[in-house]
Amino acid sequence: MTDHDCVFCRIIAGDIPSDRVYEDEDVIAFKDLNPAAPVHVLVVPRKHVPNVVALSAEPALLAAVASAAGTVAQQEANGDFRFLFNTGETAGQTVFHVHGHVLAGTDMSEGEL
Ligand code: D5M
Repeated sequence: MTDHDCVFCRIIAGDIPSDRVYEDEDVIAFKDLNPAAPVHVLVVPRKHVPNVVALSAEPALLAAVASAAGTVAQQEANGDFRFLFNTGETAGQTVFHVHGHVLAGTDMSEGEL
């Protein structure tokens, strides 16, 4: 399912350029346009699912997203990462095609990012 009004569906289709760092048959990952950490990559299922709660109805796809996040963190940083899903407008979600933010490449053990 593809939503032509969805910016991430358009990135997946190749209609909008992105800096892809990982892809497989179910998931793509590309650099965030406005990075909040030295490594800031969005991990996105190819299927248009609005948020992580809806994604939890598809456990295999949720697992594929989590696995891709681990691969990206190994590839782009030392393997440690923060994995964040903004869910709902007041939580800061601006793109309603589920995406996990992989944040890495800096010491996040103290304080808020
Ligand atoms: O995160 C949405 C994120 O998506 C936000 O950090 C900017 C990023 N974004 C938006 N458009 C693009 C394109 N075209 N390329 C790369 N990154 C993009 P949210 O959790 O919904 O606030």
